[in-house]
Amino acid sequence: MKTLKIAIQKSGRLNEKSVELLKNCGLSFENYKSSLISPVSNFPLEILFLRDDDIPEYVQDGIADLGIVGENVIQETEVKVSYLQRLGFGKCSLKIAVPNNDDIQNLAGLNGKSIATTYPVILGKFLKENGITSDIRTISGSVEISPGLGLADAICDLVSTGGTLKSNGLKPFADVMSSEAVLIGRKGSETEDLVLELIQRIQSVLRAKETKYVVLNVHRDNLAAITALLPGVKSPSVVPLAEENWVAVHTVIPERDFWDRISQLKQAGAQGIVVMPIEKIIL
Ligand code: PRT
Ligand code: ZN
Repeated sequence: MKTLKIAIQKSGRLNEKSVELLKNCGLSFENYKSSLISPVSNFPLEILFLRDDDIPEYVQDGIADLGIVGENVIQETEVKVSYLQRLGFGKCSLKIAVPNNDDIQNLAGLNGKSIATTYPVILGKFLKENGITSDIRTISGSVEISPGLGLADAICDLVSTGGTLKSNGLKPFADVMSSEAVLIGRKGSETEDLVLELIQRIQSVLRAKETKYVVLNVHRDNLAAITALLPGVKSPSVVPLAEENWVAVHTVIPERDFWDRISQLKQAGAQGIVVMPIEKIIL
């Protein structure tokens, strides 16, 4: 039987969440910091631990069947791979930033200016699309210090909290792209049985993360009002309680409007509300 290979980041911002996702999919493997490859004992899969920059090419060239990497890295390396699933972590945006005292008004203000970045390909395309001619200075790291050192007028770098820009006296000026970790596959691999099985497992973990399992008690008189608030996976389960005319309602609630929903339920007569995390949702 074929063994799949999935490439994930060896260490860095995406490593922990990638390992956690695969473990939550029920995959059993050792995560030794020293090893470059780790076999999964209960699924025909090997995990390759790599620098994130190498992952898109490894997948494109078929050395790995799948990979988990930031969209920013995929776009910068310009590889041909299939996007199989957005993963919801490693979120950030690639932004152009200028010194706080720069009174630049619009993109045209970047004409003739120098911009330091580790993303020359993405930045180059963005400037071209907007008809701007700037001098792109490609550097390999610590981009945020270049304006202070007089190396560039502006920078183009990843931002998540914005703290790094702030502490270097810079302000975000334009959004170039937003990014998150994605599952990628070799072109055509998305139809293979093992790949499909893994995608389904990943989707069931992601769905579970977006929802909470809720159990609440309600008097039968209020049951219709409560069920109207609860679409559930299909419809809520209603279980009679020992106390006459009282029932327990079991359902799932989307995380994003969780608190609104809970207060609506309380107003509609829900009592003893218990909320639990969900491990997987298999449709
Ligand atoms: O060693 P390896 O080459 O594998 O890792 P790396 O050092 O190249 O990448 P790493 O681990 O820093 O980031 C991996 C991926 O995480 C990136 O490719 C992005 O897809 C994603 N990601 C999410 C980020 C950030 N958020 C982020 N904030 N990558 C980098 N940053 C950096 C940014 O470059 C800047 O220096 O964090 C700083 C800004 O952060 P804030 O919070 O101060 O705005
Ligand atoms: Zn890297």
